[in-house]
Amino acid sequence: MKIQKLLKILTLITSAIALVTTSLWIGKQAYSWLPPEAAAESRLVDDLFSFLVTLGAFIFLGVTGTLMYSIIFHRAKKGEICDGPPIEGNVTLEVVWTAIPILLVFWIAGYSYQIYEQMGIQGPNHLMHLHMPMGMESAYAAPVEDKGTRGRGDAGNEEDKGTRGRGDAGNEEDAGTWGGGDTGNVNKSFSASSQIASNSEAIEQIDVLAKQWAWVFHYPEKNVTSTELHLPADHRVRLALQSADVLHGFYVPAFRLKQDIVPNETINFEFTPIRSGKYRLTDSQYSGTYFATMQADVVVESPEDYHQWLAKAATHKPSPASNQAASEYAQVVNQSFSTGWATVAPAEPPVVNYPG
Ligand SMILES: [Cu+2]
Repeated sequence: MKIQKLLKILTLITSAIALVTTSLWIGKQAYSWLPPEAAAESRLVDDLFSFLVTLGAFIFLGVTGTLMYSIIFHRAKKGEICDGPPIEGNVTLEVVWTAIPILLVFWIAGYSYQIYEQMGIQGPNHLMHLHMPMGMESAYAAPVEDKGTRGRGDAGNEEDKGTRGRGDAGNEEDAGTWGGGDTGNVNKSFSASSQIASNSEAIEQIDVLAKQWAWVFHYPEKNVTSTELHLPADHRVRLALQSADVLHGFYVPAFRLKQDIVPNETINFEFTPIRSGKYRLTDSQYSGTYFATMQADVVVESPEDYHQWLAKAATHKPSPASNQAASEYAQVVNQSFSTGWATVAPAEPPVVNYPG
């Protein structure tokens, strides 16, 4: 009898160890299920993904394993039709199985938030935290001049702390590129672009315009436009995302980054590409009939190649880029029969220095 109990405990311990080991192994595999990590942010997101896969594997294998064990070893004997023992109510067990998921949810939420802060992508945080009506933006833009008087003292400002403070603290890369004076006020960086330029030369500024159905990239440095997004590797990039018409979404799977682009808003979006190569930018928000054609190449290259490309593109005269949405729309317009359905006409194909 005693030996049997010992055997049971041993089996339980062995299965638990096997379960943990297998889950950890599956979690490690999760890294290879995704596209190459082309941005510094990718690693953070993949860590989170691996963590979730590990947890999921543990729960899935734990539940199905217990189920299989019960089915195989505790099935009713042939011809046995009586009910099982009437087991009912166990407060300890109920507390445990309620507490564990709650703790897990808090853990996942905390970890996810931490990663979002570490990425320091900015995004629409000026919209989320300040709750300021659009008309009042100028009131915030005004204090840009008195930077000297405010300076680092800004850190003490409660409201400011909420908007940037923590995000900056978590991001090593950010701390280097943002001047100390900028730590406090998020609006400064959004309201005065000249301020940004003087403050953070290390950040590469690129304007992104999304329209039905094309991407246009503008490089203020050389006043170059392109339908292909070129980025310098190992360099912090800040995209100013704008939409000319409807909601679009900036999504590069290799960067693990996704950001909605909202009409009438400029959303600053920061990240650091780290791996040279060609990737794909797709629209992640359904934006109309030819939405699926709204894709562009993203070229990450060495800063030297990047600047060479910029300089070369600057010498090109702007020319209309080929646009799949426009050509597909032309086919519909030219066909002999009418479907009777109105279709939104694509925006003018972009005219750019570098049509790709
Ligand atoms: Cu779109």
